[in-house]
Amino acid sequence: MLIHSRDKGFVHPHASEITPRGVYEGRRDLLKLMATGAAGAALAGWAGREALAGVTPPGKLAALPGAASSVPGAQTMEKISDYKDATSYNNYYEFGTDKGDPVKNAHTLKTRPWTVEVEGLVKKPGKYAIEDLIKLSAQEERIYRLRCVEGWSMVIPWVGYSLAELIKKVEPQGNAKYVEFVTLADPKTMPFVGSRVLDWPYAEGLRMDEAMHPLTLLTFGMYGEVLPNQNGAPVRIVVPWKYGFKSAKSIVKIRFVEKEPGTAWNKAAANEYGFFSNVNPNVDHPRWSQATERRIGDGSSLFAKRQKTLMFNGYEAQVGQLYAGMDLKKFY
Ligand SMILES: Nc1nc2c(c(=O)[nH]1)N[C@H]1C(S)=C(S)[C@@H](COP(=O)(O)O)O[C@H]1N2
Ligand SMILES: [Mo]
Repeated sequence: MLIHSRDKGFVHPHASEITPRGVYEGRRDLLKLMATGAAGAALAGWAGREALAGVTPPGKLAALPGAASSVPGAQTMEKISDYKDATSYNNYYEFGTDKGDPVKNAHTLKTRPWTVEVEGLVKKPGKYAIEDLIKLSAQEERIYRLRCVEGWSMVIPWVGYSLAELIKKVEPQGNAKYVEFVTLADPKTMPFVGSRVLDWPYAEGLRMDEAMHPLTLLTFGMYGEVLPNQNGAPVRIVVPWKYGFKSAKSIVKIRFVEKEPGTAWNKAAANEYGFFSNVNPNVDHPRWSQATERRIGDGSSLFAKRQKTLMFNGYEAQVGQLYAGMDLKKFY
């Protein structure tokens, strides 16, 4: 992958402390409580009030609240990344290859009308208007680490529901072994789709058991609002135990197939990006180590302290079993 190129944090409360409408709602409530001096014990566990500002979205996008998820692994005590970092330091090559390009350029993305086609080896194929897809299951908030293959990471509160909910509805046939995600490639609205950096459309894929895993999130929002364009509006996938590039943005087709599908980065450089792309500190990228990561927001990029990268991005307890017996150096 081409290599181009802060935490005012708080400690995230336990899931049980979060109001059903989600963390920032909870945080807003807490701010109100603090203003009235009534927060009392509710403040225990929160590192500081200044911190709360960083994770509140500016409120320009439509609200999309999600109930705090009870799926194992969907909550964390780690500091949530600043909204500003999560929405201005992006990889979305259709809008440029610099981290600052998507936020500048993605305003041209037209997210309505939007249809997602479910096709291939399923008993109930169909076209879903985005409005219907959003309503297909209850929205949950999942706080996931996102680890980019480039060596940085963030902690983001996503809103969506398990992809498994959709998969169950469309009833895959017995020979459906993989799910392929095809994303929008519209040269009229995406300035870099004409470039030769990648083979467009950007596509990704998962093995069926990975796609069915409850942590795999069909994602419509973040920080309690619909996805900003630069983060993959109106619908993307988030697969928290894999490198960020598996989490395809602005999906238009979900295809059930028998053979392992080609993926954008694998086609671009097969020796560097395998199909699985599980976060693995023990398997170096051919050009750099994957043992550590820089948490965006933790100080200057030049002297930033790095933290150890965890196996499966810290989701080993939940997903390790999917890869039992596999040689992870071979299937990287
Ligand atoms: N369509 C599309 N999806 C994409 C990408 C892309 O260039 N195009 N970049 C990927 C990479 S490399 C990462 S790290 C994540 C970044 O997601 P974020 O900007 O929401 O943090 O999106 C992934 N999904
Ligand atoms: Mo990435």
